[in-house]
Amino acid sequence: NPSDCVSRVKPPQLFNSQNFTVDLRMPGVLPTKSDTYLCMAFPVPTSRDSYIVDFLPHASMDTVHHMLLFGCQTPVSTSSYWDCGSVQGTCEDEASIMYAWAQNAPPTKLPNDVGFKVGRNSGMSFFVLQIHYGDVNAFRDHHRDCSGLTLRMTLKPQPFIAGIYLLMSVDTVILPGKKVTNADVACDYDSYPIYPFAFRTHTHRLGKVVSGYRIRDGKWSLIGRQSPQLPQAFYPANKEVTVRYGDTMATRCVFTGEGRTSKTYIGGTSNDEMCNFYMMYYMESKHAIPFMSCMEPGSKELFRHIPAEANVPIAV
Ligand code: IYT
Ligand code: CU
Ligand code: CU
Repeated sequence: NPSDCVSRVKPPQLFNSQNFTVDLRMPGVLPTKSDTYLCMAFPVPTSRDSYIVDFLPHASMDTVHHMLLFGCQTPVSTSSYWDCGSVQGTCEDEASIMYAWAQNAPPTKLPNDVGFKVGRNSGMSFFVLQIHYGDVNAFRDHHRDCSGLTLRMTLKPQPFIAGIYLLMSVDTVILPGKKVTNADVACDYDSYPIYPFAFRTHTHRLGKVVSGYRIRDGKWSLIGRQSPQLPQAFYPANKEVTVRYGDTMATRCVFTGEGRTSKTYIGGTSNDEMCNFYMMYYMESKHAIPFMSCMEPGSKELFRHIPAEANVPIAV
């Protein structure tokens, strides 16, 4: 019954003068084919600066393959939900990812005293929830789905803000049949200190392993390494590795062109590829840079020194 589902969507709940929760739920949807991506936008309920301090997922394991939460200024739509399966159908402007839930992976918690800063003044007026519905057979009984997330939020300024550093390749070409192609990305880091605590890797079918490093004085330190064929959640990062002015950030994605009969390029469809390393960090609030990215191809000379582990596929 669709109304069951809708009635579970609560308006923002106020607990005291500072703390509240926001429910982000699908409005009782019934996907009709497998691998449907649905998105829904929700206005941030206050214009004041506020902080997300915790995420509580509500997802049916048998239907939801993954859920992503983005923040942005201009969602593709603001009325009900829409199909966001094709190329980047979430926001008109730049979307920044804040949370990922994936089947069989433990969701990452924000550390104490850390929050994602949102609110109309922080350039983050909307939440966009994306849900990938995998196997549609679970909908044969025509039940409606209202999976989603509850955000625990506060108006209380947090000592640290959370942010995302995205390293991505924009120019990789994978030749058909070629056993190994590396996508290397690197940038000098020239901002205030950041403390990585989680990372997420993303490729499509051809990705074998994605690794992210900090390079300091020529020494490579691993921040995180994962198979993009495992659930694409945020996994705990190596907490000893912090990043400061003068360091270099570097990522390698290892692809195989085996099984392809034509060149594979970076792009939005499942026949294309992507090479992404997302690093979630916290930073002192007074600096508050919530999003950084790196799209520069790494030099051959620099990547001569990458640790051998970066080339070792992870069995799935
Ligand atoms: C070309 C590419 O690699 N796209 C990635 C990274 C990306 C994410 C966001 C690029 C932009 C963004 O605003 I957020 I411009 C990409 O689309 N990655 C997908 C999701 O769309 C987030 C992924 O699952 O990581
Ligand atoms: Cu998925
Ligand atoms: Cu992709």
